[in-house]
Amino acid sequence: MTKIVILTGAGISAESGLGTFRDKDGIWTRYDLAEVATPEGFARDPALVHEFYNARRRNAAEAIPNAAHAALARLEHALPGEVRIVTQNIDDLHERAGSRAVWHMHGQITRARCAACGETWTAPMTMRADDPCPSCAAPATRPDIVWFGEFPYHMDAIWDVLRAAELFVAIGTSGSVYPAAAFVQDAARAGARTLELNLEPSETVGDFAEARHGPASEIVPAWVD
Ligand code: BJW
Repeated sequence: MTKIVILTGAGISAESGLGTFRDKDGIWTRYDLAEVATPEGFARDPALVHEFYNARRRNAAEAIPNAAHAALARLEHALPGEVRIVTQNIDDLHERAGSRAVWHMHGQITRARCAACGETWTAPMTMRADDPCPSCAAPATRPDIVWFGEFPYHMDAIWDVLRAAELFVAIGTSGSVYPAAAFVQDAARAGARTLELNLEPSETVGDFAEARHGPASEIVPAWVD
């Protein structure tokens, strides 16, 4: 049974070379999120959105997991069945480090989805909006990503594990995007201990019982080991 729920955000992949969103030089300083991370933006300019995610798919494929991803995989193997990672990240660095109990609440860069019928499939490295769906043939291919205004994946299962958790840990997330930003309150209300591991205090640091600050590649292995 899951006892430890770990929420990860862009900060855990920063030292693997993948950009965060809201830091200095973050992705949202270079792109308008309304244009590339909303269904309305995709409807206006699908080619721009595909260009954005095609570039990020290439970056994610070239990145390698860092010491923080590896430490979480060790934790899962040391405590079989007790650890659940809920990641906001669309990269697959947790899986490539060896973690198996991972839910991607904001989708996966390696997956494509048909906007017409909902079918999902392994994304080619370069996608276009008029690529036909392998199931219904509609030319309505989009990245399998949860954009602003869309409902994140696995929410019922996530709320279940938050209610049952003994420990909730948030790693490398600014605490500025909901519903993930409220998980600490959900877990604390249900009686879990709460710990923030982040480069600097997040927007929700005050909701955590304990916090440790520094680069994920240092503070996550130090916490796990
Ligand atoms: C390091 C480090 C190192 C750096 N070591 N640390 C008003 C109030 C409340 C909610 C809303 C509202 N208006 C709209 C909403 C809802 C909206 C929302 O939250 N908006 C906010 C802007 C206010 N949310 C949604 O629309 C979500 N859906 C939804 O709410 O559905 C309805 C619903 C209601 C109730 C229950 C359930 C559902 C969907 C959100 C989709 C988010 N999508 C994105 C883009 C797609 C994925 C992608 O392209 O990659 O997801 S936005 C972007 O932000 C991305 C991330 O997953 C997400 C979170 O960012 P994250 O990971 O925290 O990154 P940063 O950059 O913010 O922070 C990095 C942190 O790491 C920093 O703190 C650094 O210090 C740290 N760091 N280097 C350790 N080396």
